[in-house]
Amino acid sequence: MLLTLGQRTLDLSVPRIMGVLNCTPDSFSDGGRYQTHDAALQHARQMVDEGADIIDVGGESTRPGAPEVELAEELDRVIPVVESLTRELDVPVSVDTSKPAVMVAATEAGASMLNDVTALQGEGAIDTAAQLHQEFGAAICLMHMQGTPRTMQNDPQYQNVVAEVLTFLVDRARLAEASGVAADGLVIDPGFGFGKTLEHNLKLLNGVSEFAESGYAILAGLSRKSMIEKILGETTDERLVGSVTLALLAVQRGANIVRVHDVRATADALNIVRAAGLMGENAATVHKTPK
Ligand code: HH2
Repeated sequence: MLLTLGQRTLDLSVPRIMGVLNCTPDSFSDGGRYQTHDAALQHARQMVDEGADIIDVGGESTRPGAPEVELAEELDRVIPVVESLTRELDVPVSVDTSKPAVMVAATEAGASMLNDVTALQGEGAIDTAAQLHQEFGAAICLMHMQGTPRTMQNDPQYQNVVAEVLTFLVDRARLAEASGVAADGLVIDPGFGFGKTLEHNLKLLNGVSEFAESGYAILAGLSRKSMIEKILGETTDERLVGSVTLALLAVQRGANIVRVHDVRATADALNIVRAAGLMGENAATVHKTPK
């Protein structure tokens, strides 16, 4: 399976790593660390050296209870970083946003993937994304969330979480295709932690193989999420082992891209699984893990 992002193509027969670059003061695990331009660039370079295949730049936290960020503020946080990264790095840059105006500015600045945690349900979002796909070849990640970041963890309810989330995502993907987006530019994501209890998240993790059967590329974002703390009782800084374990389990169940904060640890773990032949015969390409 291939994913087309602008001029680039990613071969998804090997699992790919999306490195998280939060240019925010308040992201749940790394808020404030990469707010200056230099700190952001340096961290992105490091993640690429460690094996990141995509860098995902975000200017608005979506943690439970997070306040909304004004458009001008989000543009200020994200666009200069996207410009520098696309000039400097040899990997595609994604923008984590739900705002059509940020999608446009980021794509014009060189981003080649639009990662929307609201699956393009906002006003004008699907038309804007489809237009950017046609003009620049921008890939699109559609993520499931029940509710909004402000309210999503209050009392999430599902009859059958895997079936409902999958149906929603396939419907959104078909709508995107009907708007002119090619299937090889689409990625779907169950949205771990977005309006889900621990039980919902674990059912979704076990159900990743059902998502993979949809034929769309699958992204899984489990890194440092509170489900780890709910199982292990650890604090945010101690979620590395849990994050890497969850990434591996998602990949073994068919996730094509894992969105992670700890790139080297994830790449090392994926390489071990690959070397052991436990990822399938197609997963033979070596990830970079320079020491
Ligand atoms: N998770 C977060 C943000 N964006 N995008 C996708 N596609 N999938 C995810 O699981 C996902 C996402 C939350 O993580 P993070 O960016 O580290 O935190 P914050 O939203 O607080 O900035």
